Amino acid sequence: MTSAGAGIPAQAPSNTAPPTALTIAGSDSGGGAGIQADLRTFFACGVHGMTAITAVTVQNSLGVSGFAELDAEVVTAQIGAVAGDIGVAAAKTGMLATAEIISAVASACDDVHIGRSGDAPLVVDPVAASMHGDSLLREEALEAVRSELFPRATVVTPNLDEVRLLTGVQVHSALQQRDAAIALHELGPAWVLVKGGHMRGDPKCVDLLYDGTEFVELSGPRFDAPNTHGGGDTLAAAITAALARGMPVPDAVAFGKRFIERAVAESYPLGKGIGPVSPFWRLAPER
Ligand code: PXL
Repeated sequence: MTSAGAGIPAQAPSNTAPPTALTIAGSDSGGGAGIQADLRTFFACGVHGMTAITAVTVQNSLGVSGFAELDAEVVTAQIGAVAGDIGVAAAKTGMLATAEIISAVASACDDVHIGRSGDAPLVVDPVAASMHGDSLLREEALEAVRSELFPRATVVTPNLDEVRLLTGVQVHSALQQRDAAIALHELGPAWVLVKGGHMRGDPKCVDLLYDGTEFVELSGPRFDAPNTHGGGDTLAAAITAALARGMPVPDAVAFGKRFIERAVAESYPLGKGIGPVSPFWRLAPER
């Protein structure tokens, strides 16, 4: 194998389809989070990415200044179109914006066998707000996340703000992180990943994985990085890509954790606000 320009090793042509993954999420015009983060992560993980767009945000590094959601039927139709022809090995949800879209996504996933009771695993990242605190989910939609989305999820990946909104549990300690995992698991997902990134006092970043039986602590370094836009999306997308490649959930989550650590370590400044995490390291491994 010879090396092509820009330090990227040339790949022998294979003409074989890579595994496929679907993201059901919102567009970030700034390119750091949402659909854009998911697609570039899928690409970096060697997975063919497909999209069901739920909403279009008007956004840059300084924040979200507005969004328009799509009709729920358009979201359903996108899921049906790709599942019916191309096939979905794994899927994830991000920004879903409204209760109506959540209900439509839940039924569409059932129809095409995505989720706990189907053939393709479903990662639910219960996106509620941007890093700047801009709301990305109407408040009345939280109940639909709990009752319609979580029972269908293979893995849910809330941060601590989302944990508080969904369960009322405030997490400041490892013990409370376990209480939160139990409360979330009671809502029906097969696995819960309670991310510890927002527990700022902790010198480590410990994420807790729970399947209703066993707690697994995934400990990693805490980076003091100013540019972490799209971090949650990138982690959930890397887990989804690993599931699409056939990894069992604990291995896929461990892969996602390693992926996001490198992506945070190589995050870059952009605009006048918060820059994005970067999945590019995986495309140029010799760096
Ligand atoms: O990172 C959460 C997120 C997800 N989806 C969209 C976003 C954001 C954060 O800003 O804009 C579209």
